[in-house]
Amino acid sequence: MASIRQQRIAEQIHEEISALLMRGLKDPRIGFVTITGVKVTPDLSRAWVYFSTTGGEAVAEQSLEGLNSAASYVRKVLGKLLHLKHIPEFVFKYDTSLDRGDRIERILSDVREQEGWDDPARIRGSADEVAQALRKHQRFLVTGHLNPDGDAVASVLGLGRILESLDKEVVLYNPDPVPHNYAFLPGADQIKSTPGDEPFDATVVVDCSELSRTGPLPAEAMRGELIGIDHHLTTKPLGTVHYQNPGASSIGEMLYEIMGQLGLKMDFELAQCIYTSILSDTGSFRYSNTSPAAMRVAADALALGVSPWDVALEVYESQPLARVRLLAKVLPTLEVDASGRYGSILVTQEMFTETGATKDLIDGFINHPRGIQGVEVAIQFREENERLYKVSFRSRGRINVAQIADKFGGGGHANAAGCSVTGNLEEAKLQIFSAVEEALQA
Ligand SMILES: [Mn+2]
Repeated sequence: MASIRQQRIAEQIHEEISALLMRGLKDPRIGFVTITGVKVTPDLSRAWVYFSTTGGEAVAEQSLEGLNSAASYVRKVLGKLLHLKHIPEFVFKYDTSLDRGDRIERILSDVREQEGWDDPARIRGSADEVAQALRKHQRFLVTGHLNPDGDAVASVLGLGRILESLDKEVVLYNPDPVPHNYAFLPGADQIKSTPGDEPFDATVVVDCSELSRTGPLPAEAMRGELIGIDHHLTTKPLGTVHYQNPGASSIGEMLYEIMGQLGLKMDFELAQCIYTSILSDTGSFRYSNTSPAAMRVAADALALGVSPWDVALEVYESQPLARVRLLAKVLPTLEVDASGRYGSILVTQEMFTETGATKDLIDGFINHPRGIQGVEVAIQFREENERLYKVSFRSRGRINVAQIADKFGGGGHANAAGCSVTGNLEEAKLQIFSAVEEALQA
């Protein structure tokens, strides 16, 4: 649900852009355009401006180009008129609801094109609802997904600190250990491997697209109200309170928004957690989820004294020797298909035994095949046993690998997804490679 402030700003933008168009924008590509609606993201960083036009598809396409190239000019003019601290980025969209003929196709191609991640229509619940639920209860269990990544560790710790500052009782829980490179985070040694037997008033699950991704939770009677905070695309509501924002870079960014609703400010420790959560999920501010909003939250963390180099030293520059030895065994397994468009690596149980490395140490290996010029999809096979392989996918951007993983019962993001396949290595490769080839041809 859009807040009143969001709606009011959307209305103002609607009015002002309409007025601007009446006066005329100079671009000859812009036809007779009517603004049909405006949607603004909750952090006001972006606004979608829907328009219709007379003259059919070709005119609409041309107008769209003209409008989008005028977007920064429009932003400047509106900046002066609207008296806002941050003027949203404008993205113009052809409103096909007036054009029934190709409406469905349009919607589908829009979803494909944008991955849907930054569409405000995909936001469920709100930071405010979570804030109210956090205020209401006293004793909390906080958990993220198994095999926790930087976001899952840092956001569980961050939420723990937020709750403690509200004088709540908190148990942080994950049966899997904290990866070595996130052990520096404040409170990392306080994450318990079991939830204990005392009942909770509420259980908060972060960064999980499904409840099955967490470790075993207390029985329903013991866990209290279930609260979900997630930023995946494929999430089904998993609690009575469920805030899902696929436009958020990370749970850390969502916690920052929730803190705003609670009237709390970050301290240094919390800033460390939130910065690390964003750093980790944006691949060090490289992936397409590195939004203006993510950067603003990170900037706030720096202002509180977080040192990007100190964090990078811990997260990226403190590799155990076993990890580098394992990588030395994995890289010779690199295969790239004849067309050069997909590549794979293999990690076997034997390699773990030989190097003494643990499975959490392979995080990031798959970026080696993805980093090859021309490769669009990178694949990593990790042997669980002789008949079971865990498969990870990374896309350079054009191919939606969540759709490939979905065919095998897995899921994830458009650019990073995973699944399992049964069969020996040859059979596993055959199945996965043919699905990838199919996706590349589509
Ligand atoms: Mn995440």
